[in-house]
Amino acid sequence: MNTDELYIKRCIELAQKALGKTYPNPLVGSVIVHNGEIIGEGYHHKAGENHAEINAINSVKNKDLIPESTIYVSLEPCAHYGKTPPCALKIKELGFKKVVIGAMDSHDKVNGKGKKIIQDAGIEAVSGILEQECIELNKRFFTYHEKKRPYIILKWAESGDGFLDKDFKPTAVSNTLVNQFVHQLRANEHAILVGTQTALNDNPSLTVRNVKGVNPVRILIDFDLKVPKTFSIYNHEAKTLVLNSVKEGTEAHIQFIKTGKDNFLYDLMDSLYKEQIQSVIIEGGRFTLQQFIDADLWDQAIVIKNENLQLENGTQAPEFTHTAYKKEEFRDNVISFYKN
Ligand code: AOF
Ligand code: ZN
Repeated sequence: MNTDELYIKRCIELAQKALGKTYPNPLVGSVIVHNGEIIGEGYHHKAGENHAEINAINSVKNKDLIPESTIYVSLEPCAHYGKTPPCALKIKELGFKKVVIGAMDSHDKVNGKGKKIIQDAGIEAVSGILEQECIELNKRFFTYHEKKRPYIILKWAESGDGFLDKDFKPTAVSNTLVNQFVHQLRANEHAILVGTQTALNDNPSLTVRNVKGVNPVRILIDFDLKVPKTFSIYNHEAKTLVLNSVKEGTEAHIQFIKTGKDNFLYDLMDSLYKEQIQSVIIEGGRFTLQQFIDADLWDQAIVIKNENLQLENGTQAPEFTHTAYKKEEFRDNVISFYKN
């Protein structure tokens, strides 16, 4: 790794501290370097608050060093007046010596304009440093802006035979561990979705009680509104979107989205795009998961397996493993929750 890559790697590390907390904004980290020494660092914490570059600039003690410094940022500095003024203008105004960018920002409002402002001001700017890693960091943000739909993660638990096991019942020890792991997965994403059967069978609240984090927006697919309002998915802990074929409108923290049963996934994608939902984790059940697979609407699958580890003293310890697969890693038709 060369020095530019090392500093962008640090930007990525910083950015990741806010995973799950910046929606609908991206994860961004920034580092300011003077004569081979880091003199400032920052990352974007939350939508509406300072961008990464501004937090890095604010952390520099001796501002006189800035015109002799390079600012590293994992995403192209913004060029627009949004909730905050454009970072590219701030960089121009302070007269940095050089700007090093990880990935360009495909958001319509930026899309090369930030880099151009900087270059037009006579500041050297390079981009595409650890580009793949920076794109991966913001896979949710990029998928949302480029595909006009959220990044979709399928999640299920498997039994030994490789098929989804509805009766997956881990023992007490692994139960706590699995719960914590699942709550962390939820906290990382902007929204979480289940179908009618899962809501009725398991009565989940779909919140992140066992970890620190923001509760995702809950999405329930319930065409005939069979799930009673007293069920946990409707509690006040988070917002709930209900895709249904009965009514439209908002009632307190519940939003009803009316759709037909055919092609409802496309209506759902449109609604989620309008709501600026950047990612969604599908927690089942098997019928719902299969519908996303059949429509080819997914990006990643996370599979949890319940296993028993053989310990050295001969006893069995309950354990679980988890694997994340990118869609490209699956061959056609490899996933089916139904045995033929
Ligand atoms: C961030 N943090 O560190 C950078 C961003 O509404 P605003 O003003 O916060 O602008 C959000 C957009 O700014 C976002 O969609 C992205 O295109 C750009 N860059 N955003 O939240 C940052 N550098
Ligand atoms: Zn900005």
